[in-house]
Amino acid sequence: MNIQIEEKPKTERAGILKGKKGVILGIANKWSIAWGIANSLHEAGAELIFTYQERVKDRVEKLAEEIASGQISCIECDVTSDEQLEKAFQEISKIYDGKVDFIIHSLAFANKDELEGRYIDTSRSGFALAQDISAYSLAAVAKQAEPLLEKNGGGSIVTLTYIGGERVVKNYNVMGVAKAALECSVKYLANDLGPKNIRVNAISAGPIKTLAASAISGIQSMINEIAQISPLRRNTETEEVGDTALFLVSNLSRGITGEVIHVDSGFHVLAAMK
Ligand code: 0WE
Repeated sequence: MNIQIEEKPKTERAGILKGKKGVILGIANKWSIAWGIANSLHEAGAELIFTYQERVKDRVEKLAEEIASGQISCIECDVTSDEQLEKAFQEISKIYDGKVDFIIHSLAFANKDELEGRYIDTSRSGFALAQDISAYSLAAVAKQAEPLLEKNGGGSIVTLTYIGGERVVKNYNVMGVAKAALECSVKYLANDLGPKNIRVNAISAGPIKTLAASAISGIQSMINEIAQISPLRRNTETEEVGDTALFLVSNLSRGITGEVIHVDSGFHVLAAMK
């Protein structure tokens, strides 16, 4: 008798990233998109290093233990500091013997009081802060990672964006302008690094109730509406984003660079309704 057993996603991912080494920036807690990505890439057999912001050190070290006890190094890296970025990548280079296959950039920040009301009220310093952490940091990280990816014979850089960088989403404001800069940076970086076989892409995820997002008033009703009207009639899960990151890091996506892939239940095809 031939019993058909449905393959679990875990076995689906097995071995795709075997022998690949990468760095994930932006894990803060178990709701982080970066944590969902870490789980997909780990299941696919990748070796991982996590970087963290000082205030979440203990939590990130605990998560690293949870996913692969004793196998994941955690390194402090505040992306607003050139000195910390340089130090972190020196350490990464030592651990990985000068070679890296991929970088996952999954971080953003804007002042909470500028994620409500009118965009026109954005302060000069709030604009600069959002751009620095949410957009410039990708270029700064790419610059540090370039020699390690090059020595490897190429690699893949993946960042996270949101449709608020393409169109007006109520309250997204200064973050939308930062995501527009980030998505355009993906294109310029793809052109700079393409000759070295380094690819640069973004995933535009639908809203997910991360800890950062739960600080936004009205986020839950937004999430509920998407489950009602998106083509797939459901919300985006971190696992779906993780598996797209897995594809973008793997050799399966070798012909793709400078691209933004929407992982949003198809929401981006809709025109305004209601
Ligand atoms: O990119 C994001 C979240 C970015 C974010 C969130 C916060 C909240 C807490 C950046 N900085 C902060 N700063 C804080 O102090 N998303 C795509 C999630 C998100 O954020 C929104 C959204 C969605 C969706 C803000 C307004 C409207 C919709």
